[in-house]
Amino acid sequence: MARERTFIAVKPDGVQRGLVGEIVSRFEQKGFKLVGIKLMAPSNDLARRHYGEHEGKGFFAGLVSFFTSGPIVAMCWEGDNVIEMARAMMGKTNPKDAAPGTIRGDLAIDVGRNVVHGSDSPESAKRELELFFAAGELVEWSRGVDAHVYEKA
Ligand code: IDP
Ligand code: MG
Repeated sequence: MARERTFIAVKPDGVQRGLVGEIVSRFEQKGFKLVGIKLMAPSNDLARRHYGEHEGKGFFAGLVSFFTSGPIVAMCWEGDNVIEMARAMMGKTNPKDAAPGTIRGDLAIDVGRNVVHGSDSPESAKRELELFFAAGELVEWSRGVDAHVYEKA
């Protein structure tokens, strides 16, 4: 049975700070299934398309230059309600408003260095996954533990 998928990225600050394992671990421990992951250096064009909704805003140029400043870890996570739950796990955009216990609440201070990206809707998830992954890069696999994660595995 197909479950929901979302696009999550450890941003360049998270990679530089050695937080990849910590961030991956939070989604693993929650029970979500990893179906795609790669270290990559986003091009300027990819960054501008990814953040296209923010074009024209004062922080856009800085955001694009930051997002292309070093490698990111692009991921696809799968699970029931993963889009909404991953956003909750990440916390508010500005770490000063992000609750302790969330990724940004625990690991970041500055809105321009908030360590993680996550799709905000089913439409964004589809668009972003297509932007960052070729179809063959997402792996279909069955997980024995699903019977312990879901009532209806
Ligand atoms: P989100 O990452 O929580 O979805 P968005 O509003 O989509 O937040 O903004 C995209 C990214 O742009 C944020 O994660 C943050 O890094 C950056 N950003 C958003 N607002 C500001 C701002 O006011 N100043 C600097 N950077 C910002
Ligand atoms: Mg966003």
